[in-house]
Order: sequence, then structure tokens, then C-alpha cells
Amino acid sequence: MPFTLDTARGIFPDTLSADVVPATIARFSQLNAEDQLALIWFAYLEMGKSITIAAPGAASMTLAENTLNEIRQMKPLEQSQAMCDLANRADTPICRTYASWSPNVKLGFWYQLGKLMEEGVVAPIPEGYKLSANASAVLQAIRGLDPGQQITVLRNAVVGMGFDSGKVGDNRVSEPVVPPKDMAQRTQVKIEGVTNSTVLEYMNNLNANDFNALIELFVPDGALQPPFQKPIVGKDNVLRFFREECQNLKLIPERGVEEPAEDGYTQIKVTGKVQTPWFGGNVGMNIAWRFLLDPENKIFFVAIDLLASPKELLNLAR
Ligand code: 45D
Repeated sequence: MPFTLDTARGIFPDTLSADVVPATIARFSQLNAEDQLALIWFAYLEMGKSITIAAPGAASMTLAENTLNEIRQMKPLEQSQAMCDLANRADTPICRTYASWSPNVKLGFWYQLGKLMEEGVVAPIPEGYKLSANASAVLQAIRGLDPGQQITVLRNAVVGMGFDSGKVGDNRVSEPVVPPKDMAQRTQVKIEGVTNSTVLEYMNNLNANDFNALIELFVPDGALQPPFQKPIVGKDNVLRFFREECQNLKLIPERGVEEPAEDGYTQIKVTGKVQTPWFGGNVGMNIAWRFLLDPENKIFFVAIDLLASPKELLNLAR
């Protein structure tokens, strides 16, 4: 029987992903808005002691600038209300604008808001704010995660705020696409146990921001499944995702395994590290890529998983 998207998702079933991330987000979502904001504030302050976050690109700042100015001009109580509205996913003009932003614009907005809160320009979390018992427990759970999992929890918390993005039409706002790296600047990955040209080109093209070359490695109805998300299906959608959310990533694959699958397909699992431009070399996320290639060596499916533990980097079982 030929592969379907559903059966493809099940390749390398022994891969252990960091389920603690969606579990923590689910607990976080149950908290009231004040607790959510205070909890992120405390988590962010604590993490900031050991890992530094890079200032976002100027572009994402410009895109959020109008909304930031609007908030700046509010009275302190209104500022707190605007932030609570975001956490509550309320239907307000700001929450609708927020929903139209790509994840990086959302993160840039909060990065800036955090600075303004520190400077006292925007209403801070009240000094001595006491988290509820549940919120303290969630913060404690976050403390126990590794840095790659912590930043994923923060990112997913931020991305989930604002009005339901499915309900705001498709006036999407994202940073401009950077040109691909010059050929002379490009790096070539080496993966112990993997020589497949499509997989190597996937890594090299993504590292070079060469999304036009990258997308040609996929079959027309190919799919890509980011960590903790449903698959994105079809070349147009996958290309848009690359352009909106995948600029300046650094993929550092380490090892992998290739083996024939049914109907002339090939399944390949690769493990290694990924760095986000937000934290650079300070945070290496432990990642697995599970590729299913068709008989023409095109990508039918690839899943990207955030791994449960570093031990999983060595788990190449089929
Ligand atoms: O609420 O092969 C305050 C794909 C308090 C592509 C705050 C990939 C109040 C294919 C502190 C102000 C992309 C899938 C908030 C590979 C408040 C592929 C602010 C994987 C919110 C490999 C908080 C890529 C702030 C991966 C400013 C795995 C928080 C990328 C900032 C992962 C948090 C990237 C930031 C991650 C988090 C980035 C900047 C996890 C960034 C996380």
C-alpha cells in the first residue's frame, strides 16, 4: 500500500519527543492572565541570567512599532489591560493585529515590551506579585526543563496569545525575506551514517536561506511537520512557512540512519542540534528529522521533533 500522510507520520515510532513542552503549555493556558504574564516575566528573568537573547532584527520591530507606540501612550492600567487581553486571546483591535503577525514579529514585540517594562515606560509586573500555587508549580516545571525546551515553551506561549489567528483572514505580516547566502559563504554538513543527497541538500539549503532551492526537494504534495504542530502540506504552504519562519536557522545534524521502506521509498532519521537566531550558539536544541523520500528521492514527508533528552540523539532505532 502506498504511503499516506498518516502512515508517513508514523515512521521511526520510537522517537521520543519532548511531550513535556505541550504538557507545560496546557497547564500554563489554564492560568489566569495576570498569572500568565507574571510567570513569563519571572521565567524570562531567570533564564536571562544564564542565556542571552539576541536583539531582534530591525524589520520585526518596525512591523510592531505602531502597536508598541499605541501601548506606550496608554495609561498604566490600560497597558496592563492590553497585555491581559493578549493573554486572554480577547477580540480587541490589538489582539487582531497581533494575530496577523508571524512568530518572530510576536517575539520581537514582547522583547521590546519587556524592555519598556524594565524601564518603567510600560506598566511592569507589580513588585512582590505573588503567583498562585498553580502558577508557581508551572514555573517550577519550567525550571526543570533543558534550555532548548524552555525557549520552546516561551515561544509557544507567545505564539498562542492574541485573537484566534484562524479568524483574522490572511493579511499576514512577517519580516522581509533575506537573500540566500552567497555560494562562497555556504557550509556543507556532514552526517555520520547518511550520504543521501536530498537530505544533505535539505540541510545545506536551509542553512543558506535558499528556500527556492530547498522547496524543489519536495514532491508537489509533500509535507513538513514542525515540532508540536500538524503537518504543513503542499509546496506553496511549505515554501511560505520557510520564508516566514525559518530564516537564519543553524542546523547541525550529527548522525543518522537510512533504510529502504515500502514501494521503493526510503526512510532516513537524522539527529543533531538546531540553533535559533534568537539565542545563537547559547542554546542548542536536540532535534530529530524523520524523512520519507519517494522513489525519485524527493521529500514526501519530513517531521522535525524536539527530543525528550540528549540520550535521544543516539536513538536511531527503526
Ligand atoms: O507575557 O528542519 C515578558 C523548522 C513578560 C524548519 C514576555 C526547524 C510578559 C525545518 C517577559 C515581557 C522551523 C521546523 C511575555 C527545522 C509576557 C527544520 C516576553 C526547526 C511574553 C530544524 C517574553 C526549528 C519573551 C526550531 C520576549 C526547532 C520571550 C526552532 C522570548 C526553534 C522568547 C526556535 C523567545 C525557538 C523564544 C525559538 C525569543 C524555540 C525563541 C524560541
